[in-house]
Amino acid sequence: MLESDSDNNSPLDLWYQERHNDEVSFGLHVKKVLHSSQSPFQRVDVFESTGFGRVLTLDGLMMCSDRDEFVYHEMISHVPLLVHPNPKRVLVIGGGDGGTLREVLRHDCVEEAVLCEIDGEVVEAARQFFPALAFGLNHPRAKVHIGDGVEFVKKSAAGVFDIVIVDSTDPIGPGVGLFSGEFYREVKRILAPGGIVMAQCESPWENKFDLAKVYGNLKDAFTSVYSMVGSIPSYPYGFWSWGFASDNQHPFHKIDLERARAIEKASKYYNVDIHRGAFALPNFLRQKLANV
Ligand code: AAT
Repeated sequence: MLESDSDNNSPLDLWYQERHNDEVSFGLHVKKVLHSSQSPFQRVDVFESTGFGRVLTLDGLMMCSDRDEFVYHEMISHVPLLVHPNPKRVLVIGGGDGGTLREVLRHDCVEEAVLCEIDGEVVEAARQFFPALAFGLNHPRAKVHIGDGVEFVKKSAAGVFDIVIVDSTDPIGPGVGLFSGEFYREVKRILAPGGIVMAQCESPWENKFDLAKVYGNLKDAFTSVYSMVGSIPSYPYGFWSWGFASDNQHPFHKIDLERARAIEKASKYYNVDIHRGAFALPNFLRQKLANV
């Protein structure tokens, strides 16, 4: 949402506000609106903010900003890739900005990273306005497919991916299906033995989303499910969670330290201590997930 806080509509007074619910919001001062369009799926906006650099929003909700995108993209990628002993084929669902692909493809062992994004306009906006993210989309080992992730997973052969990363929007609009138990069971089917799914799971502070239900859906499909947390200032409440699920992998007992040291050297957020610590949960979150 873009709104002016003065009567003269001076661009200097333009603010973006994400209303998380009827009570809480996050705001950024807008320097310049760069792009606004309505795709078949959602409204796509790109603007230059004074505090967080370039920002991509979908239906008014923050997807990534120049300043802090690295936290989300490094954690959703490096944690599963450094736990799996030899990840060769990776599927990213959503993530049309390219940031997750960029991080996945820093791992030389990955032979192919497939991206399935529902909205071609997100990919185009990334190519035009976010070259540092789109780097991943243009990588020679990346394959970009435009389509619904739910359908893509249903049509994929069994056991073909080592890692599936669900880099999805919030569980509204086209993203709803990516949080269901049926979808997670299909994801499990396309994973090879030892495979891992890492899924974007919203802010533990937001009561609007039933976190226990989403983690419960993961738990119906996989024997071991862990919640990982991290700090992302531009996302609701600045505190985010992801679900790490598999049938036989612990999220940090067997990190491939040789590969991890190389990755952490060139990372802005990820390091081995952060990897281990990200699974230490505050009590209010433990309580939310106590019956999962
Ligand atoms: N990399 C961080 C950015 C995102 S955007 C998530 C992407 O998921 C969007 O581009 C959206 O178009 C895509 N998407 C939504 N539903 C589907 C679907 N069914 N199949 C494929 N792609 C889909 C993540 C933001 C995290 C949450 C921020 N609050």
